[in-house]
Amino acid sequence: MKQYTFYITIIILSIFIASANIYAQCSMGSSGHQHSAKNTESHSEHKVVTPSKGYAFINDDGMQEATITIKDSYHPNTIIVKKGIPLHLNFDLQEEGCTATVSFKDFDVKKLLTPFEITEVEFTPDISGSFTFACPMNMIEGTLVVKE
Ligand SMILES: [Cu+2]
Repeated sequence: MKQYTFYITIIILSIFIASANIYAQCSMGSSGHQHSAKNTESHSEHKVVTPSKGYAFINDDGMQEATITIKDSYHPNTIIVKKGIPLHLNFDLQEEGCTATVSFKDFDVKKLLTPFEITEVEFTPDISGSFTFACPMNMIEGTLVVKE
C-alpha cells in the first residue's frame, strides 16, 4: 500500500512539473509576442521619405533620361538636367485625372499621359534656368533645372 502511494506521488509530481513547464513556455511565448508587437509598432513610426530631387543620366542613345512618377505629386519633383542635350522623360502616371496632362510651358511642350503606363516625353532643354512643369490646373508642380 505504501508503494502504491509512492507511485501516485511520483505521477502527481510529474504532472505538476509538466504543467509548470507548459506554463513557463506559454508565458515566455506571450512575452515574446508582446516584444514583437512593440517592434512592429515602432516600425510603423518610421516615415517613408520621398526623394524630391532627381538627376538625369545619359542613356545608351546619348540622351539624358529621368523617370518621374505621378501620384498626388511629381516624384521626384525636381529634375536636374544639362542644357543642349536631348531629354527623354518617362512619366509613370499612377492615377487618373487632371495630372494626365503635363506641360513644360517654357519649352512649348504639352503631353497627354496614359494612366498606369509610362509615357515618354522628349524635347531638348535649350535654355538654362529653373522652369516649372505642371498639370493644366497647376494642382501639382515640378521644377526642371537646366544647367549650362
Ligand atoms: Cu491639375
